[in-house]
Amino acid sequence: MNLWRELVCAGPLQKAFALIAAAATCVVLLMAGPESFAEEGRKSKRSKYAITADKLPGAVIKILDAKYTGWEAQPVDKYIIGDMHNAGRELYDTNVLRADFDGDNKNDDYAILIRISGRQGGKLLAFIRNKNAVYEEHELAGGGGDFIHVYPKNKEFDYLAPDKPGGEWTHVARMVLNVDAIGSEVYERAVGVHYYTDGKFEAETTGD
Ligand SMILES: [Ca+2]
Repeated sequence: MNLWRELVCAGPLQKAFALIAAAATCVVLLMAGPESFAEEGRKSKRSKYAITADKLPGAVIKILDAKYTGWEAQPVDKYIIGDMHNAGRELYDTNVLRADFDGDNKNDDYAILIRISGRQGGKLLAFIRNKNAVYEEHELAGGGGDFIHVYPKNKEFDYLAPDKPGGEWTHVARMVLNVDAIGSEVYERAVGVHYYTDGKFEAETTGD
């Protein structure tokens, strides 16, 4: 569960509700037992933004094959997937995204966290389909963490940042963007927000 984050982000009233909700969830889980717990887990659905690597356009796969021999989408850790299930969280289990990262109202852009020949420490890449229907590749700073997800455009979201460089992760920043943004998460530790503006990606992070 991502309770720690909710608590830090929330105001006093929301904190109270979050605590009640968390307590209620724990009670329900205790009452339900392992079998129901698993059933609950299956209700978590893959996000509409998450696709599998074989659904990438041929042109994107061609770029990947040419530059990153032996690439594959970095698998998401089973523990993290289980946690997302149990939290009822929208599921991002593929490390491949399709969304509208350049804000032209077409869901024709892609992001992928790759690893090469099984090595850890992948690259986070985005492919923006430009006006000439050509995919422009961008390597995003800071790598990809454990998994990537989408912050949908025009929807306010909070993310945590240090209160000062190297400081405590207690500062809550609030954003609304007019493009879909890429979140790269080091699970339960840090989230990077990557968004496309003026022809390139900017990042609000985090770092580690
Ligand atoms: Ca687009």
